[in-house]
Amino acid sequence: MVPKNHPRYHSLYYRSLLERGVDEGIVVKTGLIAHGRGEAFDYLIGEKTQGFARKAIEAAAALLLLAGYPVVSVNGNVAALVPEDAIMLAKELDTAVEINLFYRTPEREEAIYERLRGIDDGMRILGASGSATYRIPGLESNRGLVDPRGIAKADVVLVPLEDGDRTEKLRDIGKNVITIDLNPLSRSARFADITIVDNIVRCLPLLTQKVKQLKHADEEELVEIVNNYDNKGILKEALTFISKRLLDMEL
Ligand code: PTJ
Repeated sequence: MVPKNHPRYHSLYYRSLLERGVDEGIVVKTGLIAHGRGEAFDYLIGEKTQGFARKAIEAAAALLLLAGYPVVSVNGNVAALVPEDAIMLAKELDTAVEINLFYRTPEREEAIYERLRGIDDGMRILGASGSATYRIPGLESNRGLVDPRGIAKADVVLVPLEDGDRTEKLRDIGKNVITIDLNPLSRSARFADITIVDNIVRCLPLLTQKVKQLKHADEEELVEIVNNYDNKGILKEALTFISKRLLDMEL
């Protein structure tokens, strides 16, 4: 039991969720390594949601609201860290979540399905029970398998916590991709239409809040937000912020 006044309480708490996720068959061991990489970048951005992330959150909310059919992709780490928040976002968008796994096994599909179902038994959860049968062209890994009723049909996909080639391949088939990744240098971060460089535990609730707030905006305003957004510029801002913070750091 970690005391709440421990200076690294939050970090230790989220690690414990992942540890439990491994025990429950939701998270793979390499998910712990992925989390460690995220933590390192979180240190570099000051463990706070910075301005570059807030701008991306606004653009992401606008794009999700403009979508005909947005889908929220969930991997093992997302299911362990923020299952409630992923469901809340999907509910706010009146859409589905889809389980998409790099290390896909029927047991993990089932464990994640049960975790999500336990939070909201009315939620539309795709990608389980062998339903991920459509292969994204050119993507050989298991991540390339998606549900024909979900990501395969979606026009906007939220792809959090992955450094790989799915974002690129999804864009090749005409999808808009939003990613959440603390590493502004990852492949997903660089290939997405919108990259939220922030910890998913902080930014997912902010994204849902923004969706709620912009829900009543007119289409023109949403289009303007998306059109004014520049992802390369945002990634540059994140990298500049990190570099400056390191140079200015007093020890
Ligand atoms: O559950 P599976 O089978 O799909 O496997 C999941 C992992 C996470 C192992 C896999 O999808 C993966 O791609 O791991 P990577 O390649 O290390 O990518 C994870 C990315 O997420 C890295 O760029 C990390 O910086 C970032 N990341 C990790 N934790 C967080 C994060 N970004 C935001 N918030 C976090 N909490």
